[in-house]
Amino acid sequence: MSRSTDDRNEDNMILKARLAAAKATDPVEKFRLLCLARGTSGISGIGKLKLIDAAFKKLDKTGDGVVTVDDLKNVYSVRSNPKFQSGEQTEGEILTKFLKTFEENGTRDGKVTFDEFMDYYAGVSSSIDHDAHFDLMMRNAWKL
Ligand SMILES: [Ca+2]
Repeated sequence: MSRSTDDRNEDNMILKARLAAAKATDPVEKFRLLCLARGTSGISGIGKLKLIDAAFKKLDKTGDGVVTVDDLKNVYSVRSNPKFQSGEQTEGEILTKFLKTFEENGTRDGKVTFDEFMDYYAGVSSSIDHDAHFDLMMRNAWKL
């Protein structure tokens, strides 16, 4: 079965949005394009972006603009992690794995940039119907 023209048009739109997002310098515009690339309307409010920004700043303890294992140490305890307890994984390995969840479309180097973080949440946002739910989820997850 061949794919419909609609599907191809959508692929094209997603690709275009992704390319434009990579070039966009304004964070609001970048986030709008990233949402569009995820197949959502892209009319996501600036409120969401503010929450994403607040969460990122909270994570970036060293304030150097990237979130790394160093930022997470002393913030997230891995002591209750079963793989840490069994000696299967070190603290660094567990935290690096955690960071990789934010780098799914980016560079998987254990350094989460704001762009990668924003892209991750554009994806999360596309699976949450109501802005209020996104708001609540972010506040709970990051204690904002
Ligand atoms: Ca940092």
